Amino acid sequence: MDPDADNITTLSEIEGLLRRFQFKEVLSDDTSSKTIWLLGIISTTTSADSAADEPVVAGHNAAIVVLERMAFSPLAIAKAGCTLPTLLDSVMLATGERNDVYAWATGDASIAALKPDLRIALTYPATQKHIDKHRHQLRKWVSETPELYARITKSFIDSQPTSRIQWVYNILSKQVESEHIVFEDPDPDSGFIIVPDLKWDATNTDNMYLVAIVHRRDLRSLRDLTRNHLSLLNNIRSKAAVAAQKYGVSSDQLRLYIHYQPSYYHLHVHITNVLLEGKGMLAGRAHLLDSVIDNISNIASDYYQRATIPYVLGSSDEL
Ligand code: M7G
Repeated sequence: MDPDADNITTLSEIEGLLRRFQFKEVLSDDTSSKTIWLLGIISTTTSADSAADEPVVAGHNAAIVVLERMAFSPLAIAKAGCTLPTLLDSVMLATGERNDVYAWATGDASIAALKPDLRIALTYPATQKHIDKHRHQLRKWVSETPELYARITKSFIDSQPTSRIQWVYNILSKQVESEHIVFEDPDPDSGFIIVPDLKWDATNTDNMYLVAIVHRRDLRSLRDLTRNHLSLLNNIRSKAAVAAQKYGVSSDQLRLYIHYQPSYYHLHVHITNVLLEGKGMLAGRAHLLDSVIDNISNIASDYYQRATIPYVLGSSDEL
């Protein structure tokens, strides 16, 4: 299919779903990242009346919409033939205050160079796990010993349906996102695909966020890694630098890490610009790839099978 036609079909499909979204609840919001997570339904019934009373059913009609104000993109502004200072000429102020040398105001800069200014993500149908991930909930530390892993976590991971990582298989088989692949090493053991992460607009390189997804399907988490996987991990470390170079981000500006617990149990490495900060980098979740490689190669091959790993779990987390 022609990529433009493909894109138009995707856009009209997403628009169609967003028009049918019926808001039920704010799951959470974050003023620093200017993001809000909304829970609603995308009704399967055609009658507007019955849809209004329809309860949210996870895995069926539940939908999560994420609205995020996009960061300024000097590149997009320059492409539109403007500079940030000249944009100020067209700003319409709504409210304003002045005190001594200080002034502040709110305003609207509805100018083409700042568009699009909203990033929207939709998960539909959303499972209970998707909903819990974004809902404000009591969170507590867990210290996962090897014994606790063997008794509880491993069977939990084993019980995860492969449908949860269908999006990963779609990328690996190039059914989706193939036009966005930044780097691929096709080797079945030490190979992987690097694509822009869903959370990144692929424009502002200060927020650069890529994800390296390994081709092999037997590595579910950090707990599975041993010295046998060093060539894979070293390969990701060096090729992440090659991939980031395409966005003008050098190897010493990268933060590479693996989540434990991850949301998706298929080994992947997060590759971000060090300037990007957020919940995904918090201690107790992000394990730096450099340290993982160092622990396995210099301390013990079975480091991650013997380690007690602390992490934070939400009170309604399935695990
Ligand atoms: P994780 O550590 O399993 O969980 O990372 P997290 O989402 O709680 O961080 C999975 C990573 O894959 C995240 O950074 C997601 O934003 C990203 N991701 C998830 N999905 C469903 C997609 C997708 O369909 N495409 C791409 N490119 N990235 C995705």
